[in-house]
Amino acid sequence: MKREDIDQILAEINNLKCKTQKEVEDARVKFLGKKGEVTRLFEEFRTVAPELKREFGKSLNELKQTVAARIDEMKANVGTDEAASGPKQDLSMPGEPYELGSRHPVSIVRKEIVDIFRKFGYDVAEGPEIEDDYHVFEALNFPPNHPARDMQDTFFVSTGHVNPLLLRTHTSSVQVRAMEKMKLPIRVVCPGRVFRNEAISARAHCIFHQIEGLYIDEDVTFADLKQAILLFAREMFGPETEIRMRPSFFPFTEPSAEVDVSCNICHGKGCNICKGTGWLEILGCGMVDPNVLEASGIDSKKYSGFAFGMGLERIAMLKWRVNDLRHYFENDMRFLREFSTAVEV
Ligand code: 2U9
Repeated sequence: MKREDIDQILAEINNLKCKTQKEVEDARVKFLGKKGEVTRLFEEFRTVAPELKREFGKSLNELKQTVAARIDEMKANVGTDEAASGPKQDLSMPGEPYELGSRHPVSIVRKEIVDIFRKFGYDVAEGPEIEDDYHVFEALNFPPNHPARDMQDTFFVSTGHVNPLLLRTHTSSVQVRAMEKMKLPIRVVCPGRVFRNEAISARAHCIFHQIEGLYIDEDVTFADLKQAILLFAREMFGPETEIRMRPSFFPFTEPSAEVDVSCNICHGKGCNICKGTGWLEILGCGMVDPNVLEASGIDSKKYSGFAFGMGLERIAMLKWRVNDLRHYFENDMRFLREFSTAVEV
């Protein structure tokens, strides 16, 4: 071993400029690896004359420390191989586009119906989903033993007192609140989520959406109700649409009716959507029962009114011929994407 061997390695390591981590690692192997140059000098040290061992030993140790420090320094400061060889991605490419959401079919139908009634001069009102017995049943002329007031049909939040809290079973409670606080005449539609203790199936769900309407003024008659529903049906289902009314019963309206629209798929000829009848049921309605007006402090001798209600899922099912209610609640993207191009009016 010669003094020059040490000096040469020192010069080499001091002049070394690595550009990548791979080059740093190669240098480490070249100098400090098992067969590296510094390691080789340590092996040769055995053959050094005893009187030179002290001096060479010190120099060799210093060399090893210098080389190791230089390698560590480069390891810390040199960029990644990828950075040195340039980015693998083309940064001038346009970014990944955001996937745009779309409206839920129930929201599309709600907006369509709300917009029609706004055009007719109705206000829109909303109210709490957790309601009290008074606003859901009592004020709406439900007798104390009516089955809807039963735990079988209604989700109670609190029980055991005169006015328990419950999840509203219809949005009629919003109209009761409107009657309590709005000035007459009242024209209001109330869209919202309602809850009923039903077993879930293709035709029933424990949560669904309704929109209900209420018009109260002097001299409101059943003829006004019929005309309002006919105009709505023609706006919603097309100008050729006909309606028919069948007698029905609700605690809060008298007389009451269920309304069918002519099937705009087969135009009365009979198809599987209208089950061969030529008619599709869309809503229920009636003249507000005088008891309901009086309960909210409205003079039923001076004022009269009509009300109607419909299920939004049902209307959406008819519009898009969806045959299973559960699709509306599962948020399956394949179903929801079908409505991404649905036009909003
Ligand atoms: C007040 C007075 C009267 C709202 C009405 C209906 C008839 C009706 C159903 C249709 C299908 C509910 O979603 S559904 O299950 N609704 O048939 N609703 S009259 O009558 C009112 C509401 C509020 C103060």
